[in-house]
Amino acid sequence: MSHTVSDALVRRLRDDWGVHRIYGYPGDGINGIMGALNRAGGDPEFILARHEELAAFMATAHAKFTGEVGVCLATSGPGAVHLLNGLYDARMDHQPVVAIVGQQARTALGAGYQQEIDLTSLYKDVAREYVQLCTVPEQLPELVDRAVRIARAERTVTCLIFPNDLQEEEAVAIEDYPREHGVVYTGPGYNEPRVLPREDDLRRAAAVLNDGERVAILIGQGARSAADEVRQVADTLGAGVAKALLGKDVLPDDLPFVTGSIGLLGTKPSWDLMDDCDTLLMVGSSFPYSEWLPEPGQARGVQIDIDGKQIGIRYPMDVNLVGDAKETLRALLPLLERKEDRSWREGIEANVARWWEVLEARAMNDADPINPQRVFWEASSRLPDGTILTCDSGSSANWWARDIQIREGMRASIAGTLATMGCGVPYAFAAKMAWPERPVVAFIGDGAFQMNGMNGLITLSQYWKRWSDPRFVVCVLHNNDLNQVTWEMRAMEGDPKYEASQEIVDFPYARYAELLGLKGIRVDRPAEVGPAWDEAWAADRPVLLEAVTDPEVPPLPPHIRFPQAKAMLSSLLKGDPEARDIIRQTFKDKIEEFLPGRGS
Ligand SMILES: Cc1ncc(C[n+]2csc(CCOP(=O)(O)OP(=O)(O)O)c2C)c(N)n1
Ligand SMILES: [Mg+2]
Repeated sequence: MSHTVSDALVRRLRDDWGVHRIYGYPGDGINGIMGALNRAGGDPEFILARHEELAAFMATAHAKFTGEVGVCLATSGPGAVHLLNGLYDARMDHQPVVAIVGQQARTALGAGYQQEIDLTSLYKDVAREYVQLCTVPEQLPELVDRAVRIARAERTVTCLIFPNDLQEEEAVAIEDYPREHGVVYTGPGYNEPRVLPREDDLRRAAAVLNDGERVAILIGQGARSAADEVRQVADTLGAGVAKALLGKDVLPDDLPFVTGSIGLLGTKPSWDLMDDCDTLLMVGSSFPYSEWLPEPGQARGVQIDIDGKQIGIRYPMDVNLVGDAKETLRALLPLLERKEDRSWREGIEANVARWWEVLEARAMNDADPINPQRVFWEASSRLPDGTILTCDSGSSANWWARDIQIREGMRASIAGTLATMGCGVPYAFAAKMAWPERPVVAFIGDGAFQMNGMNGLITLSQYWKRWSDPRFVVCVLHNNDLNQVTWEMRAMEGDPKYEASQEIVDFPYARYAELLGLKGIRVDRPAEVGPAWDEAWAADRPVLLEAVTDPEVPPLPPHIRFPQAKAMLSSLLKGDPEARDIIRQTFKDKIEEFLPGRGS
């Protein structure tokens, strides 16, 4: 049999770049590539997502949870368009993902042919580091090598576009290339470099950190490989550590000096840490919200980031270190002096201990019918060791960020920067495909579930029997509301709930899962929540745990600013249909900060 450009593509991805799984959806724009995947006999395996957007989220999650490059594949025109949202998620969270898309035949390009979209222009933003149309077989190896290498080196999205007629053409072996002008040779391979700042910059950074009396550390996903070093630095400096959303799994929450998440979804100890510190050390994070960082001028700052483009962009730092988090902190440690006065650290630890009591008390407050915080609180203590957690965009992200206590060995991720709805289920699915022996749980709102979580579950119903361990839970918060935005409209715009845009149709989520051959559990009483989690983790198949939750429990920010309080009041005065319940639930949760256990 002939060896086509598509065969060469598949082999180069597999044999030279270690790609063993591709998420995608077929179409006549990629029939040639599908044929080659078929001939490859399951390596790489093709996973059929039920929407190209899901495939792109899956490729993103594959990159996030394995550290490998994620690959997704879609047909020309509509398929390529559908990939985009998931690819922006990868791009914005700095994940290496290669998108392979089909195109109309070279003979038709420029003719306004059916499904002909100018894909190079369309992808010029999301894949701006590398997007290429392959026009002759000789380009193939160079294009594949560069697409994967640039995705890895730049931690970003790249894209290759293959016209469908080219896919079927005979490949040309590099050995047969004429060595002449205009012909290029290529070789695969990429090794992560060791990136270290210069010695004098390290000394300047150490001087800033040694001078500080109240040091705050903020970590993001870039600190993942440096968890031990962050601990040691925090110990030496007597510092507290707050975590940006993507850094949630970098340090466990049972460490007494870890203040948990930061920002609107964050904790009060993180707010206090930033509000009172005189020195800020930021490691591997581009947390964007200035109002949750120290006031400019309040703190001296040191930032560490592997990417020079990400340095100094969030806070006026005194020293910016471009370097690998682990290597840089290792080099910094011997230069740091242990702070003998531990009072700042002790204050942080006392604050953290008390905060967990506040969260527990808030979770146990009654609501109608179930307090969503309780769903997360009860889940947290029951997470099996090594669980991988995902979450969708919505009110669930608040409780996920705040109430779930990450333990050593767990992983967690979410669409941190794009904050798109729809990532929760495909992320969880791809996590399980990569780590079938590990328990996986996704938290998702009913709106996001109706948007594309349901399609993700159909995808899962096709594959779950392959998993060596069935433990997989999708927890749907059934509140019949696009609740996060309902609250945002109240607290930011001062508008009452707009029922036409916010209410969503009631749907039997657990029964839907049963239709797919999965297990469905529905709870609508607070006392059932804990036992439901036990039942879900003991099941012999993936579970959809539907919790009927109260949309009037406010996702209270850790610190309420005057404009937000004023806007809230205005939304109530303008006749919010839920005004009474809102006031009752807000009061209960606020009370817990001062008198834990008294809210109800
Ligand atoms: C693709 C996309 N569309 C819209 C939004 C805006 N948005 C953020 S959260 C949210 C509501 C989510 O509702 P649901 O999934 O039911 O979760 P809930 O907040 O009710 O828990 C919306 C509309 C978004 N982030 N992403
Ligand atoms: Mg909802």
